[in-house]
Amino acid sequence: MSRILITSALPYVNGIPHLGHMVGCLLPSDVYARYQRMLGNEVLYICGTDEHGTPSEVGAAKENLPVEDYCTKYHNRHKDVYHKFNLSFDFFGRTSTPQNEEIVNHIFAQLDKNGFIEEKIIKQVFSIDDNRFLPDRYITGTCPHCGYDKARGDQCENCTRVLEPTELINPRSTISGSTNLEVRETKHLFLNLPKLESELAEWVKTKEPYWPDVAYSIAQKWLKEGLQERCITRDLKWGFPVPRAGYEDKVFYVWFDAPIGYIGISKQWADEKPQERDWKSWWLDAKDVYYVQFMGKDNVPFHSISFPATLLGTRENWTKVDYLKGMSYLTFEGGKFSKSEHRGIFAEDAIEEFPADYWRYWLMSNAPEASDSSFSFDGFAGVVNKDLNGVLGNFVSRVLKMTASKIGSEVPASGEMTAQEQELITTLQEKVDNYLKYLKDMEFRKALNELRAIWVDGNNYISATEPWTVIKENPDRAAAILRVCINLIRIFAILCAPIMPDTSTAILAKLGRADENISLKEFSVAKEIEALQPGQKFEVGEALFERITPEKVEDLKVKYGSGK
Ligand code: B3M
Ligand code: ZN
Repeated sequence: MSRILITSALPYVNGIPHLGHMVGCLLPSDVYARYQRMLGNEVLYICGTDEHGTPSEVGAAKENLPVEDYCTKYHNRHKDVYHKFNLSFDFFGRTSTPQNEEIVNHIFAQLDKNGFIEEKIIKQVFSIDDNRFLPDRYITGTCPHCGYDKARGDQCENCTRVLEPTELINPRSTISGSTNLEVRETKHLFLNLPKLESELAEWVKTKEPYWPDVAYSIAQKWLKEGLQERCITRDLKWGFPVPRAGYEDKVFYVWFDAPIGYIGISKQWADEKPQERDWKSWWLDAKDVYYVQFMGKDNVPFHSISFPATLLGTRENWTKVDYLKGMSYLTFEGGKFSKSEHRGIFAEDAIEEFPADYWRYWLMSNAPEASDSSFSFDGFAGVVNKDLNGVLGNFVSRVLKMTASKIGSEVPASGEMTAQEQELITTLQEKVDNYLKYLKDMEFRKALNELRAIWVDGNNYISATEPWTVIKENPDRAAAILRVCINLIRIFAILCAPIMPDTSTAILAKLGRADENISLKEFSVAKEIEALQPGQKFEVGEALFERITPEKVEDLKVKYGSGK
């Protein structure tokens, strides 16, 4: 058994999650965590809200709430909706906790002791109309590298380069829109990345055979350009205080404490049940832990460069990322999701419209891996109607109904398997092996293609064997075919569990196996095809999925802003 540590990038607490967030790291990490657990591995799967920084301050002021209450309110909203989407975190915590503060302070002290922290006087943008320094994200302007005109002060979304706010061309305040800005001098603490550069480069090099190309090349691009010292403090009130004289008005930069939050949240998790949970064994001197991180591609630099460098500089043996999955973006009907413009379907609404598995299946089938992908209601309804209703749902109800009406509501006993079934077993085993390999490699679109192909094989088998005709002349043969088909249903339920956990349970319940401890370890079709023994009762029950009508699609388009 291996120990697999999985983290999903921590969503900003002030952002209302939409489908793009769901598929940009949350769902893929959940599918992977479920897959690993079904292999029998020990998994620690951690996520939580990223709470510090200007956006929370600004959001709280808008709602007239103390910033702590504002964060709690939105933290709970995130937590609720992720629960409804069946995200199986071992713990969903927060970055603003005393546990995280303790680890942030510890790591800062180590970095300082080892000579990687430096103080510098810098010039920073002050907004006269807003009467405050404008940190990073609160300045918008044109990217000096690619010319994108909505680049933020911390990073250009278009070319992913990390920026200093003063580099922006034509800067303006994101808070008020004011261009009445001036540059003032102030002192800040910096993480001396250049000092860690060669060590970091060596570490990154060891990842070449393992990291996906996208992540590895982003890290290499950064190293090639040469690392800059990174400012880790900000002029804000909301954040962890900087434990140093003269820094009373400043806090740690949100990007300093957020990745450390993975560790802080693990400690928060452990503190809730101290006897049973041991966070340290996952994070310090953890030789047997394999660590996988999921994130949007714009987060790759922080996870492949700044965070590992931070951990290296402590001279302690913190667990660093072994595999890093960076996802591209999901667009909405070809454009951006926007809460303020009422464009796009947000997670809270999505889950009121359709069950979690409809979304999970569509999103993972269309995961933006190699390139961006686009959500449309037509496409969504097409996939739900065709794959889920037409292929999977139809097979399950057809087989169970036919068996119940022609033979009885239990797995039929008579008849033997023939060469036809042997052939089916061989083809399916090949596809199952591919499916599991793709899940292991986190190639989700390919995995889902394979899963769908497995369902199609089931449909093809029943069409080819025609048990409804055969039963008239050869009831034993028909019984054997239907017994195979019912076992296929159980196989489908097990295989789809990481993607569609509710559907998996619903199918198993029909087969009287609701509590079965299902596993993907050394999955053998030959063995599983005989798992349900003659006499096992089943229930036809309700249809697994409902068709989405064209009228409903039109309603959704109007409701969520894509009806032109
Ligand atoms: N909150 C950015 C984002 O949600 C940031 C990730 C932090 S991961 C430590 O895209
Ligand atoms: Zn740019």
